[in-house]
Amino acid sequence: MRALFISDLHLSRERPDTVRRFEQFMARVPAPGDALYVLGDLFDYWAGDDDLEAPLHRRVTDACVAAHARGVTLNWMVGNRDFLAGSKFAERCRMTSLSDPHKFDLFGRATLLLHGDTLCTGDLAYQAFRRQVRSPEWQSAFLARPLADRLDEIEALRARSESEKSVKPAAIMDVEPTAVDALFHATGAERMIHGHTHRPARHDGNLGTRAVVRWVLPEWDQRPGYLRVDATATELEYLPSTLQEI
Ligand code: LP5
Ligand code: MN
Repeated sequence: MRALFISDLHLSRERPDTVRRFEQFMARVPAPGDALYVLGDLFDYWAGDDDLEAPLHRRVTDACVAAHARGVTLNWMVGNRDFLAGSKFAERCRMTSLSDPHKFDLFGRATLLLHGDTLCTGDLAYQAFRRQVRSPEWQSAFLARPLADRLDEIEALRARSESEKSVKPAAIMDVEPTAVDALFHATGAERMIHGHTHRPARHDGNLGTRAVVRWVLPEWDQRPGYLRVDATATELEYLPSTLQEI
């Protein structure tokens, strides 16, 4: 059994090559008995589970169902772009939903999985926005609106986000080191795996006498790839040389 980790595929109609790559990945890479973990932003945006029948969404769910039928275990958490994907989506894809963060024992090492946006604590505008849209009240009001309205609103938000990002200092869009240390402390994890920042790397560190490692997964438009951990090699080597190209 191997554990495979991917995130930030940002699948959308505008990125047909990435959608094809995802289908190839799902058909060829995870073997029966493997566990796949999707750590958020599988989609560029998700307007609600009533949009499950869109052609792109059917392709993605079909690829997941086929992998599951071959004996691959599918685990998934939402990201900042597809946090409105809910239980209907998960059931359709045969995915088990994970909370963010999710702590578990991975081949003898306490491992923490998260999307990564919660570590960007210096991005105050984003964190305020996040608090608002993650509240159950906001979500039920938003999901009660017609699908076409929601898609229009999301389009406007994407444009605003891109324009704000273009003037935000790069440092605040990366993780805040003190937030990383605090989470390692609070959870007792030895290994952290996340995406979101699009800065793939392996970061080794020490907290007191404890060695810790933080893996950052790539964004698929820039560098399609996955992180693999198995029972014999419980840690991969430096990420850029070992990320498997698809
Ligand atoms: O994803 P990425 O890396 O490009 O950017 C994020 C932050 N941006 C976002 C927005 C998404 O990218 C686009 C929307 C996805 C669909 C969501 C669907 C449901 C919500 C619909 C709401 C209408 O998450 C970006 C961070 C960046 O990561 C790095 O961490 O900087 O944050 C922003 O740019 C957010 C702005 O700073 C603040 C935006 C405030 C908008 C308030 C008006 C919205 C009104 C409706 C909500 C109440
Ligand atoms: Mn993200």
